[in-house]
Amino acid sequence: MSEQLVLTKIDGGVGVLSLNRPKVLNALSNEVMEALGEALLALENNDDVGAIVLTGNDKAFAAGADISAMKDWSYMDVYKSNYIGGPWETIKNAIRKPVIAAVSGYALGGGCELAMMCDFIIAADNAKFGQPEIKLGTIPGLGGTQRLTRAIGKSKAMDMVLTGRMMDAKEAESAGLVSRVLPLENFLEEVVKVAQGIATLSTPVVMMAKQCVNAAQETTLEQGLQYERRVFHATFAIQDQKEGMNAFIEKRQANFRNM
Ligand code: CO8
Repeated sequence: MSEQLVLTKIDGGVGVLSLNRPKVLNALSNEVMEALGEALLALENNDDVGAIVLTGNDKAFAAGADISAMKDWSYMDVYKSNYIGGPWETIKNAIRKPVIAAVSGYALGGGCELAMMCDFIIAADNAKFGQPEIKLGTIPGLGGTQRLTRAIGKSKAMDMVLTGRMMDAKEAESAGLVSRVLPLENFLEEVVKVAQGIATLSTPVVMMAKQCVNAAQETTLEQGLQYERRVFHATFAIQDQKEGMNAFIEKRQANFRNM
């Protein structure tokens, strides 16, 4: 039986997905991306899951798209097959639960782009990020020139994309690409704890908050503020808002029931 390309584990309300091609540093093939899409959608539809963590292994989150699979493709091969990137914006938009990228080791090319598709990135202190496609005679094709620029600004994104250099975890944190850096020791456990904290909150409200932050990337400030206000109003139609505020007043732990 062939090995599973993406492993799923459910741990205290958190779906943990691990890319599983360690021999090639989790290089992303069509098959990996298809398996990942299916696994993500399964967690999205699982009521026992309130948050998702996507990870690799200590050496690599993912060292990019699979170069050996790509090297001989023609323009028409890439265009017609929608090679790895095609359905991804759709899948990303279908996942309304929060997805945290837990990056240890290399997150390069498509690996860095996949991490940036997640809602936020927590890095281990050995993480290395980069868009080295320029060194292969191509450019990022899964959002690297767009999401990296929005995350770290034009000057630094140009530096990364035009030189193909890597950025360590510390630089990635100070540039705003990652939200925090944790020691490699017990790294995944610590990220899962962060996700479990989110999973204990009201999942519908968490999804609304995620949607609002994402709207900030797509709209003008005025439209984004309007959108946020409407969604804020909508939280008052949710029982979990009553529970959260009553629990505060009664000095007890809130028991959110996702309704
Ligand atoms: N694809 C295929 N195989 C890979 C990849 C990759 N991206 N990265 C590593 N491997 C393989 C190596 O070939 C090697 O295999 P083998 O043992 O059979 O020789 C194995 O993984 C281990 O790698 P190394 O021996 O090279 O390990 P090192 O520790 O010496 O180096 C590095 C680690 C620095 C990460 C190095 O492997 C490297 O530079 N890898 C390539 C990184 C890269 O260029 N990534 C970008 C790829 S292009 C891309 O991602 C474009 C995405 C856009 C998609 C858009 C679609 C529409």
